[in-house]
Amino acid sequence: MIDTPHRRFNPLTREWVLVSPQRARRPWQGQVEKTPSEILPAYDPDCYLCPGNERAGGVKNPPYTGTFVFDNDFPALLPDAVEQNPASSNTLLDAIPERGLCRVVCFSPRHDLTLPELDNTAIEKVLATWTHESVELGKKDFIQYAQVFENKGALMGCSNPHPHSQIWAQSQLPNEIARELASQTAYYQEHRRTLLSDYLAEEQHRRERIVFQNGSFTALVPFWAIWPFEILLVAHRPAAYLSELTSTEVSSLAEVLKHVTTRYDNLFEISFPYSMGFHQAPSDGQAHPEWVLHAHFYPPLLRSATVRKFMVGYEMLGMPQRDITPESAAERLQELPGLHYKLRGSA
Ligand code: H2U
Ligand code: ZN
Repeated sequence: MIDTPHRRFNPLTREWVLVSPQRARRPWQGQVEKTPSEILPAYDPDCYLCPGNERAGGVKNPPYTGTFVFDNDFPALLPDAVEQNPASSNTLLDAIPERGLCRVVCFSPRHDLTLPELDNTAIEKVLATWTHESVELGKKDFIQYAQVFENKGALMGCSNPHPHSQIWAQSQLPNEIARELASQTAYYQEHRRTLLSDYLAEEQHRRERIVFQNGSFTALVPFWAIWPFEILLVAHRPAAYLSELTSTEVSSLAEVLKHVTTRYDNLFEISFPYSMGFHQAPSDGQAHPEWVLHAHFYPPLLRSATVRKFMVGYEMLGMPQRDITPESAAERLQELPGLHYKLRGSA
């Protein structure tokens, strides 16, 4: 791999990232600072997501025992049709209505567990819930896309440690999806093969950036990663939706999710913050032979529990840039145990 400054192309978003390997050939330079995560109770009477508790809007949660879904009390999108304003006479001041629904998905009644601390069966239940909600939201005539995502950790703006994720479903494609749809469609039209399957075959051949894989899914640090320990999780066959997965594939996906998130926690021995989400094909009633189901993990940490990467200065004004190479990040994540860890300050 080139060890002088170079650009790498992201074929999904068609954007470039600047890589400066000479600034940090090794990801580790010095002590890893540990800040043990807070010890949490299994039930917190003040938590708005715990079973039986009252939420901010006054609604009481049921005494749920598995996953629990509710409509976000402070949704970013509203389902009601609004009257279209007359078209603006100035195209530089363009605005169009957006309709949608926002849901919150709790992973577990336990306030003190995170995704990697759930067993595979419980992770499969989370997957089943995401799948069911995506399908139901996607069936609504005004919904084109259902975005499943998790913000984990205060560093990512997560408001509550109770394990939960969100789904925002909306009437038009979000920017990232529109970009990924355009590039996957163009690639499929040209080659009659799916972009991500071809990319995955190349990664499996080179074996430089793979973190973990099983029979149905591979987790790797993409060639074009922007965040230091970014991971792309790719389905081995071109399924476009979570709902297309067989029960064997769902178990494989649960296993990969557990491995990825456990390795993350083991990296700096803290509950590792990230934003993650699934990219399924649009719920537009069309066939999507170009689309390969995948998930992105975007973690902000760089060198320790307290040293994060900032997307500032050059990144805001120029383009994304990274120092440690995706290859060294993948190597580091590969070496870590994927099933056991020390956490929350326990010995
Ligand atoms: P985050 O922690 O990822 O921000 O998600 C929490 C969501 O939960 C957030 O979108 C919603 C917030 O609007 N919420 C409720 O719907 N009800 C509440 O009582 C508090 C928070
Ligand atoms: Zn709670």
